[in-house]
Amino acid sequence: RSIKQSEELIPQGSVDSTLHFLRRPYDFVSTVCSRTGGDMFETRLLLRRTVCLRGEAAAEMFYDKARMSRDGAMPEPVRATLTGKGGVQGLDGERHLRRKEMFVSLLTQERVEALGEKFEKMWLAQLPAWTRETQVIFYEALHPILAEAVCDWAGVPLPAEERIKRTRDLVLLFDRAAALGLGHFQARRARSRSEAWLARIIKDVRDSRLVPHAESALAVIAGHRDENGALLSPKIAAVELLNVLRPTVAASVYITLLAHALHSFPDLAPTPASDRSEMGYFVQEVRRFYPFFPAVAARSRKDFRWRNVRFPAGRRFLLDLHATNTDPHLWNEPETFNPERFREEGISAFALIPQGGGDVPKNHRCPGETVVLEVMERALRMLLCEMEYRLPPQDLRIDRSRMPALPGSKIILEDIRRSE
Ligand code: MYR
Repeated sequence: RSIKQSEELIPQGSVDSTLHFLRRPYDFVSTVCSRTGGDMFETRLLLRRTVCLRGEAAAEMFYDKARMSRDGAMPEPVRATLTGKGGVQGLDGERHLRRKEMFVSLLTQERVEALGEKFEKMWLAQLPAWTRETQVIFYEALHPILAEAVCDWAGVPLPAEERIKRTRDLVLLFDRAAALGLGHFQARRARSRSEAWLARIIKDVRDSRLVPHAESALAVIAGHRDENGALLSPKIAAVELLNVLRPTVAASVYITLLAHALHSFPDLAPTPASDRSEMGYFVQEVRRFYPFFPAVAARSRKDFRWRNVRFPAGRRFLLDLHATNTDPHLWNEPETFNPERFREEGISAFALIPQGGGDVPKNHRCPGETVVLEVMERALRMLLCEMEYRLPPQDLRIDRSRMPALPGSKIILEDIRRSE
């Protein structure tokens, strides 16, 4: 079935836009929208008819659970690497609410701060080694810090001899998921290895061979019961445990971009004397301004009409997160880095959506947003107050053809010293 009236109301993209999307994943939707002046259009991605959306109103429609389903909506290559299959991202209705409750229960303010403290401690423990290096590639140096901090926090044992390989696999899951060719297959293999590793650990907990702290992610996920009172299978429990470990390590992308922003916009950067809210505005502007997670997908569960367009059941929808964070109808001078914009209150839950929009407990917004804010704010304080460093000449251009986008040199630091 076709989208009735779509010929008049939704400008059509090219026959299949997969290559255009992959070439400029963070710009594809906004470029077409700017050209047509709208905030939605239909094209084909991986041969499937897909309605691409950006903006606050479109996001609100996208997060209407009566209209949209998540089951199988993300393309298979993303589910086979980044998110895994059978996890919270692809659930609907009661099952989703129950599973989401589990994540929310793990991430109380107290527990998020505890993770932040572990991250900071690991960073400070690593600092003396950095001062002895000629150069440190910041993005890569963050991975073991975040991986060890989150495994420790989550109750997941990480013996010294496994640290390098487990960290490498956690990174492959988000850093190579969207790579073409070999990189993508490395990410698929990393998922199989990581799920097997964590499924074994879940079984160890259930057989009492391992007794994690009652509040830890490992204990909560291993003991979680679904809406029918059943435990999750070890494989699904492993997928959900990875949904805690992987995105925390992926915060390395944002922390790298934070260092990029400090260097690129020194006049707008907070100082060691800045108060917490000013540090917070800077962090939020990094999350708004830089591209990170490109888009989320859903499928219409029934026919419906929106903005006088009739959409059939089963159509795929893609909400562009970065295009919404930089939508010119929503943000004043969206391409200007300006932390001051966050001084104003009242930014809606559908306007700043780097980790998805809407409500955390009731909808599909990422429950780990508070973790990302916590580690970014701590990283900002570390970079401003605890260490001195220099950026030598390097490639600081953000590679927007890469997912996740990063500066070419991944931020090289030199002459690192502990602040006096
Ligand atoms: C996470 O681990 O969940 C956050 C890390 C996100 C990295 C994003 C890069 C790859 C995403 C590909 C998605 C394509 C959507 C159409």
